[in-house]
Amino acid sequence: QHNPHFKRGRTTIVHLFEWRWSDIAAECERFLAPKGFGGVQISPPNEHIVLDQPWRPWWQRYQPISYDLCSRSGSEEEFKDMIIRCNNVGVNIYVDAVINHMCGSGGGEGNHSSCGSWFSASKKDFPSVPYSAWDFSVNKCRTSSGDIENYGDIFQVRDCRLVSLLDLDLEKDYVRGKVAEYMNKLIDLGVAGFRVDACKHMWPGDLENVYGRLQNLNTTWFPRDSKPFIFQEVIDLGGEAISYTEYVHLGRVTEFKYGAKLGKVFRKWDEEKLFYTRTWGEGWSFMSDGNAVVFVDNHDNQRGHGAGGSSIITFWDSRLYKMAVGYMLAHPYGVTRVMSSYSWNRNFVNGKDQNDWMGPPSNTNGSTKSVSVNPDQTCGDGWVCEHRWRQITNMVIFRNVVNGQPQTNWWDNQSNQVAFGRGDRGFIYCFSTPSTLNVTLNTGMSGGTYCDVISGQKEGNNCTGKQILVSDDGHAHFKISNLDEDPFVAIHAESKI
Ligand code: QV4
Ligand code: CA
Repeated sequence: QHNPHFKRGRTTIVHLFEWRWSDIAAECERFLAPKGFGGVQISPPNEHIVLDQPWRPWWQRYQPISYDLCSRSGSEEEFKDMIIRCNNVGVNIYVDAVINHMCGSGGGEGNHSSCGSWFSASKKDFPSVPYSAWDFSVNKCRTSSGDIENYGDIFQVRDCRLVSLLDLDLEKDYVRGKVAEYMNKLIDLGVAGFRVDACKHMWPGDLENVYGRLQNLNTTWFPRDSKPFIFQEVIDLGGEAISYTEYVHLGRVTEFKYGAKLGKVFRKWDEEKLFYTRTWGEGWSFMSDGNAVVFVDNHDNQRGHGAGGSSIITFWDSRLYKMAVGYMLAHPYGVTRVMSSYSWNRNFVNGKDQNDWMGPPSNTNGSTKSVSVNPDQTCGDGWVCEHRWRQITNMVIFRNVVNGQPQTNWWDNQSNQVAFGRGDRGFIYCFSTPSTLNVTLNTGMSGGTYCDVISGQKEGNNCTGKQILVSDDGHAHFKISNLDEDPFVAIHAESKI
């Protein structure tokens, strides 16, 4: 379950947060497959609550009403079509599975749900699953509010309600069966695996039971006996009662230290310096390489939810962001995930964004807008599409080209300039300090002229960016200024001209 089942030597997942299924299908065909993306993490596809106060927040999708497949992203038909079209071009689909809970306890009663199913939060009645009051862990929770009040108490964290969300009792065979039935339906349709939401709030033993019920992947697109890829959301920045180590035997786990630390390094906070990343990975007390899913930011911490705090770098700091994502994609550690966001109207009052709830670009009736693509390949209508930024797309390709190669030829200036290679397949040089670099380094690559894939790219036999001349003994001269659009350079075997 640790294997993402990437096809054709691909390596990277993109989270198309809040995208419609029809847009994802088109994106697989027109962009993700040709650029070598391995898979897409999609927003939860199941039926969710629909809220007016605030108006259609993005987080309504983390409040399930049933496991029917109609959501803000589209209908079941559109969902099926997306899976087929993405699989047909070798791009995997990973579902965000919300299985710890249903909607909030204050969710009311009625048909305000994405497929129109009736439910009652107060009676804990969800007939479209069906779940009834017996299926929730109310009697196990010992706090007076019924909510998690103290993250130091592992029983509360697992058995009480996360921000009032009605907590499912996954110890029950019936609940385990319903959750597994939902996930198996998705496997049948052709998904490659799951991002499992809120795993810290579920007992590892319960998860083990649910995962044990899952079928192998659909053999129309995957080899026989392939188990679904599982990556579990557990926020562990160290020093908490619940540790990621309780989950790594079940599947991969999100490494939240990665983005928090990388943010500090590139922002130069806490006296961090880029050259300290010589031991990046396990050397920074991250989980072992084979267990980690890594990312610079996610849909929570890019807007102050979840964990990581203010050091997290997002598209709002675009220059820094490209460097951080570029570094991540060049470095061998972990399975990499790239964020693709929408923009919203941020409004900070006393350091808190009043609009952190705002949903995706929408029409007046609340339906999500389609993603439009501009002639220069960037997106419009409020969709940011970081994955289409040249520097990021080209580093996704870089990661595929160097896949399997060790980190080699490390160089640093004892401060904020570093460079390293990936065998003889690729080399990156980057700095995070206002300065100019003028240095000759051993790239480990074969002699020739390479096109820098950050300032441009190879197009036919031409290079639209800087050219890097590698001598026959592998050395190359790098001259970069902080005034350049991006203070980093990357070359790889397929950018040779
Ligand atoms: C509020 C109060 C409660 C109160 C309740 C009364 O906070 O104390 O009892 O009203 O009704 C939303 C609101 C939240 C509200 C809750 C229930 O933001 O204020 O409770 O709904 O109505 C997302 C959002 C949450 C949102 C949730 C459900 O981030 O704000 O809650 O969706 O809509 C921890 C966890 C980690 C989690 C992270 C955010 O360990 O697992 O917090 N991350 C995942 C997802 C995340 C999602 C959830 C889990 C829940 O990545 O996006 O939360 O599925 O660190
Ligand atoms: Ca729970």
